[in-house]
Amino acid sequence: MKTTRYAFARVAACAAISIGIGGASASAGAPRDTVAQATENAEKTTGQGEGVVRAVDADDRRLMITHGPIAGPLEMSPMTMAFRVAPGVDLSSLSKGMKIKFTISRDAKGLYVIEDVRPEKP
Ligand SMILES: [Cu+2]
Repeated sequence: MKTTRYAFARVAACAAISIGIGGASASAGAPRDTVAQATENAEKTTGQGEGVVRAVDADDRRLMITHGPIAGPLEMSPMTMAFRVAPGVDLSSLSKGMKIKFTISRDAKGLYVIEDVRPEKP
């Protein structure tokens, strides 16, 4: 576990950037619960990505992924970063080095969340 946590810390910058972008509006007005609820009920903005699993943190439900470019409203250039993982996603079948396709959304705080993971068939 120590190795995993160290690895997550190294890419914290990417997550911090998304906190900064989304955090401004979250702290501006409505209580957090209300903001989260509204986002959940609205149509979710999602994006499709492909990448390689670098680390699986099942306890914190986070995935470290080196991903390629992500197109659309959640556009990102290629990078290695940690994603939070939605409650419905099964992490038990994922392991380091696995090639995956995944779907992401952004939550009310502006953080990226993995909504779905599909391991690529060899
Ligand atoms: Cu990224």
